[in-house]
Amino acid sequence: MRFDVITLFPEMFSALTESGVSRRALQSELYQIKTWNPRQFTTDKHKTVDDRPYGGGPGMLMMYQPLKDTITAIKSEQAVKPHVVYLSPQGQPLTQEKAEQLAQLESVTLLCGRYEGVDERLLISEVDEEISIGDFVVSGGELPAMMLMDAAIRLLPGALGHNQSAEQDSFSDGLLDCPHYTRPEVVDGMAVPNLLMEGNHAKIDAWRQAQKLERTQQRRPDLLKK
Ligand code: 4F9
Repeated sequence: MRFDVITLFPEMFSALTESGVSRRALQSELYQIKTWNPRQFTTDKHKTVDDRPYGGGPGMLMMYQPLKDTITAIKSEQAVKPHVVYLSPQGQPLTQEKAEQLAQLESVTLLCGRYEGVDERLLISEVDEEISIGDFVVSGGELPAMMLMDAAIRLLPGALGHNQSAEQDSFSDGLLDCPHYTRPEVVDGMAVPNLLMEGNHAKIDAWRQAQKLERTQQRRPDLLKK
């Protein structure tokens, strides 16, 4: 899998490439990442990437031309047509199912907005899909893009050890996860549920499934309706 990331802050992506599962997956060549700074595709001496909105109002927008030229350069590097995603609160929600779909793709280009957003004409002509990570605003698309990438990367075959297989995750069955316990057996007066100590794995599986259902009913009844 190949990720091309369009960002004014390429250094932020070291969070993904320098730690954890996503670092190991990169070292194992399960994916490639290339960042592209639209500032390098500007033509004026001030390297301008933003401009004021027509109709007035606060803030600035990312201009069409540097982004268009960046995407053209990304496309010119590869035979396959990249799937272009724009991260924004106006997008469809990121779900585990969406992460699974994206993890099947060969080439994903992520457009990270800054300022108040991107000229609508760039979204119409170049973006295949707009995705939101939740109903809140952050300072740019970079953290949302890294969340999407991390969710997809950990699903790539070989990214997780079989000790932490993705089938056991919350949401892989549409339910929240059950409680987990490790040593010691009692901590600050709190004991581990007895049946987990008894070694009856049919009973343990049934208990975990019941806990998942109960917690989903209590905390996220909306998930059960789906
Ligand atoms: C993107 C928020 C995706 C939620 C991008 C400001 C964003 C966002 N999901 N907020 N820029």
